[in-house]
Amino acid sequence: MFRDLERIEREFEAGLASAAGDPGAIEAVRVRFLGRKGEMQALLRRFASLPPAEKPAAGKALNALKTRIETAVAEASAAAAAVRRRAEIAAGGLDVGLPARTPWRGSLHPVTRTRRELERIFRDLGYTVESGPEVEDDFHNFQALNLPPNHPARDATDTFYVEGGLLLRTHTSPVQIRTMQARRPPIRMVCPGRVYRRDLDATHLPMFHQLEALVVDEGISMADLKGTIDALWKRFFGDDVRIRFRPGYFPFVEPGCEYDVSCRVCGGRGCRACKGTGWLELGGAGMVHPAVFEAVGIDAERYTGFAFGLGIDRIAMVRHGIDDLRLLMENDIRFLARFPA
Ligand code: FA5
Repeated sequence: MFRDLERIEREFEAGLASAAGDPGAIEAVRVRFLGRKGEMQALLRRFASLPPAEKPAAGKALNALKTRIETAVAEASAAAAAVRRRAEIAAGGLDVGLPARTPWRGSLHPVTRTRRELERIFRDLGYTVESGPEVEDDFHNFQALNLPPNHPARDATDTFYVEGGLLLRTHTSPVQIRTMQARRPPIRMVCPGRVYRRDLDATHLPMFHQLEALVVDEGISMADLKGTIDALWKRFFGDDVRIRFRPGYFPFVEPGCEYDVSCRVCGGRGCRACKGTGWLELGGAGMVHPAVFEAVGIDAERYTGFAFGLGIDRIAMVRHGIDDLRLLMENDIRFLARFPA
């Protein structure tokens, strides 16, 4: 084995020396020594059948020679290319007037753009932007939101649990709880972020983005909630958008509702995107339940509040006319390039 290694090394040195400056000849040397049917591969096959005691030393020598050959070939190719370039320039064969290739221009992901646009609208309305952990505890994700252990509404989110009783948050609502624990009213905040559920189809992702708004102060009513939702979507989609509220159940609000906007694809006449109804469901909303105030130590006799949530990916889908949410997560550059900044 060692004699063969020495022989190969000698032959390689000689071969490379005579190929110097010729890219084709250098490539032939590379194939002869490093190729699939080359000298080094043949040695590697023999290495497998060596007695175990000889393997460590032989393996080391084999690897050292392989690395040496690879480095020498790379250096010789680079040197040959440089010589060729110099010769081309000297011969005047280089067309410096040739237009350069246009580089790819990056752009923000549609979900990021939608999130930033929503954040900007809320900042203009005087809201703070808050964030919280994606790995949550049961108290913040469920219990403080009036979802005690064994509450049937927990089933609505098929949850990813992790060790130590923790879970990947199923909504951004725990950030409401953390904000109310840290600050006293008046509170006016939004919390955008990633959330996780065991979902996967054209309109459901296992990881998606929500944004939730919370306002707590004296005298806040359902009229404030409706006015805020109306203002938000008019700024986002334009003044012609119509909003409708339907009764809905979420344990952390009372009364609770869901809200829809008139379909942006067909203008409300009915199409595939709105399943013929003329309306697109955007999210849930309601007045903060007194049990939630109790969990965070806010006096429910003095303060009232509203909260609403939305799915950012779904909004991006509506905004850009995308019919399958999964496209937003596959990050295929051909798809993303359709949304230049
Ligand atoms: C909630 O998560 C409530 N926390 C929202 C809320 C906040 C209600 C405050 C009341 C007061 P829901 O499970 O409906 O609600 O999710 C909100 C939005 O997230 C949905 O309207 C939808 O747009 C989006 N969404 C839900 N599941 C998925 C999913 N798997 N993939 C993409 N978007 C989803």
